[in-house]
Amino acid sequence: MKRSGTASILTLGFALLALTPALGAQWHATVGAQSRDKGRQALAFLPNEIWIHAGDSISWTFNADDIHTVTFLTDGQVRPPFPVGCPGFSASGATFDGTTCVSTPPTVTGGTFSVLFPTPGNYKLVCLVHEDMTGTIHVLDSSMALPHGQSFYDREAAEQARDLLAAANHDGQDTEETHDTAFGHHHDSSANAVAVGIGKVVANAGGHQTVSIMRFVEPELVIHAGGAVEWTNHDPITPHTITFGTEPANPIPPSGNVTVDADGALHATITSTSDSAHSGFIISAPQERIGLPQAPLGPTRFRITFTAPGVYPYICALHDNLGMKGRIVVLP
Ligand SMILES: [Cu+2]
Repeated sequence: MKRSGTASILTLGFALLALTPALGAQWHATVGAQSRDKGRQALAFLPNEIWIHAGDSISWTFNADDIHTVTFLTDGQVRPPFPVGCPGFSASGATFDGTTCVSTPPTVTGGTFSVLFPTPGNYKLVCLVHEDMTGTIHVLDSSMALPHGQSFYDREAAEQARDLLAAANHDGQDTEETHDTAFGHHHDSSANAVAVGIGKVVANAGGHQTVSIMRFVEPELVIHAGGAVEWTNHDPITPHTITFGTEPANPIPPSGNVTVDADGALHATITSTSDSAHSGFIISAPQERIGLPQAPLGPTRFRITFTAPGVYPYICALHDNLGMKGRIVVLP
């Protein structure tokens, strides 16, 4: 019964479409927001909850230099890695009715993606790059009233972006620097420590939004030869790397000269300014979810012992395009 019903609705839909091609409304939303220096990134659909009519389309405009996807998985689909997509990627103008996955490739500022929703239902919107970046699209039958118009969503998008980016900056001012007191918590300030990013996840009825500071909080550190520096990731979701010298093609695993200390921290030794060392992904353990196997601890600390004086620049291989760089000055 359901199938024949769907078929007749589809037939009717096509007939109506042929008669009045511009039937569905076109809605607009944005993906991501960032500070002027790109260091603060709102990993969020803005807004992340929208009510539309069946037959309407939503066009998303990407607004950040950190990569995101607009992805609708099917219920029960195992979440694929972002380079894989659905698998594969959809062209703008795609249709989503809950039965076939739709996804953009990783996209940055200037990209747009439009999706048509022909069938009533409540659909989850995700970014394949950022787990805590989700939204909900409510597709109502055209006989039902919609709670909001486009101007409401424009206002909400602006407010959510402002709140997220302000949350990354304790006093809310648009300074071009970051502080380890962002979000009000102080980090252990033992001498040779670098906080790698800071983040915060917020929830609303539509889903999750995240703000991340894509910076080494202490971008320059001065130590003496023979000393070690420790990097720790303070972001609940975003991975970072600490990369000296040559950037590896695959940023996920550590370089071959990295060992594991007894407390689980990764450790490398650098003996000259021409050495390379790469931490691999430094990331907090994923959240636990009912029905999924317990996730193992992630490596959240990376240490390097420097044996020779010199200046050692390094980057986060994932976010150097956003300005995530630092250097260690090693004195004799
Ligand atoms: Cu990073």
